[in-house]
Amino acid sequence: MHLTALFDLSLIGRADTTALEYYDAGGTLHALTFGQVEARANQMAHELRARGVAQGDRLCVHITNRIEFIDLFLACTRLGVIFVPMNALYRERELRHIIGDCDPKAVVTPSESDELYPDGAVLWRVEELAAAAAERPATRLLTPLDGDEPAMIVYTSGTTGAAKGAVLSHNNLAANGVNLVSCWRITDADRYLAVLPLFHVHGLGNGIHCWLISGCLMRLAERFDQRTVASIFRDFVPTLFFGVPTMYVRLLDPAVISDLDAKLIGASARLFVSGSAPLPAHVLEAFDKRYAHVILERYGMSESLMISSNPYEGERRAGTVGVPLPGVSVRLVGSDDALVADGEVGEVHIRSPALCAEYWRQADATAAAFTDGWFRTGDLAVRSADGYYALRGRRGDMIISGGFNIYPREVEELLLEDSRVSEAAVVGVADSVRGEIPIAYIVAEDGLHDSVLAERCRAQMASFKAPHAFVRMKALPRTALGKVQKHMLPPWKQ
Ligand code: MLC
Repeated sequence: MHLTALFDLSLIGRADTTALEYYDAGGTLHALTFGQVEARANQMAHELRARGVAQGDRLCVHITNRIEFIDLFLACTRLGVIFVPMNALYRERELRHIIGDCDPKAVVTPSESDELYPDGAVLWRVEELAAAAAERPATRLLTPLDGDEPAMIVYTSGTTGAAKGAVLSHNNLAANGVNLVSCWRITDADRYLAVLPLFHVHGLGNGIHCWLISGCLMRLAERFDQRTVASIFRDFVPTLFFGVPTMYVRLLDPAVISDLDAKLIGASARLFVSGSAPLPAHVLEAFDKRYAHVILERYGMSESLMISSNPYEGERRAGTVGVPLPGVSVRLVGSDDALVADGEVGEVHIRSPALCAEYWRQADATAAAFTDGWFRTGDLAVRSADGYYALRGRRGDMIISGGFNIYPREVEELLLEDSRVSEAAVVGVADSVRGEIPIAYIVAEDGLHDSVLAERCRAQMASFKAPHAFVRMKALPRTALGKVQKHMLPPWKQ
């Protein structure tokens, strides 16, 4: 199915209804009807076509949450252009990798500096692009396509090596959006507060798709900012909120949300959903006490969008990610690829209509990720006798911090580029707010100060990947074959 046909339920079907509230660069709030969202998308589609962007081309978008992100996503969808969102926090190393891998027609950038982008990349400033689009006709441009055509490439650090591009089709995104709107009872009466970054599938694959399929009212914030989140909740009075556990931890903090505000927010809200990282049972319990809402935890990943969810009606079981969504098949297998019994830990394998068919131009990685039609998630889980799944860590050593994925090898390689560092191992340690934080164990010359390494990490990579501490070692524990034994590293003392 063409995603635009699904979005037309609102863009056409509710053209005169208020669709979206968003802040401009100066912080002023604006509102648009679905018809106005549709018109902006058409103007942007005309502008992209005038710039030679055609079906199958990739367009990289490296901006934070703003109205132009939606214009560009909708314009690409209707032209059959492959939308490639890039984490706004990514720095030169990550951007060079993604742009080199997907070979885009152009990169849409904020009006900041160029040096972040590799030589030869065609850069379009988002302000200039938006101004040009505003001069274009608002008549519909639509490229007919089959639903299995790619709509998006989402780069994910996954469990092995550098980030790979999960290719999500129109059908993948449609199946996921329709599932969530029906299973979570989202309707046009909802008021969805969008604070998640749109450059990840949680904010884009779930948030934007649920908004357009249901026709609810969405308020788009640039990000979840603990200093302003109370005023936005008070002003917008959302019924629906998608967040990562770190956001829920922040919402428990009386310095962020007062007791009175918490009561009011809880009284007007219908549903709080959590995902992208495990939600600690104590956070779910504390949130219920404070907001009188049991957070609905679900499980997904960039490659497959949503896999399982706690029920909307029925027990939302703390510490679990519920049961498979409609159409999704899950099995748990042991290291010998044999099915494990209920109560035993196994690797999560899935089949799903929302599952990507491949990693972009990575035939080997794609083949390695699938086994007789099942996708190997790299996540470990256990299934209860009544069918609830609980996650039990990951096969790889990926770290999830504040809902952002960090692949330790990427950070270790950066640290080892400094000749004064001879060994490096990065691990995730528990953190009450972010779930996990990266800590680096290094063998390095005494003269090399930690701050030099920290600064280098933040200059070259997204800030959330920078190790929060460096532990100096004489040598790293290794097996006889020389592989670092991360589980033998001494525990980090804050
Ligand atoms: C945080 N920062 C952002 C940002 N979020 N910058 C731009 N856009 C955003 N969305 C920056 C801040 O400026 C700051 O930068 C640093 O991150 C830490 O910010 P903070 O104020 O300390 O925020 P904090 O309270 O720690 O909360 C961080 C957070 C953020 C929860 C707001 O981690 C976040 O938005 N996480 C969501 C990640 C996400 O969407 N994951 C979904 C992946 S898809 P500096 O430079 O000062 O450090 C997936 C599949 C699935 O996993 O199943 O969903």
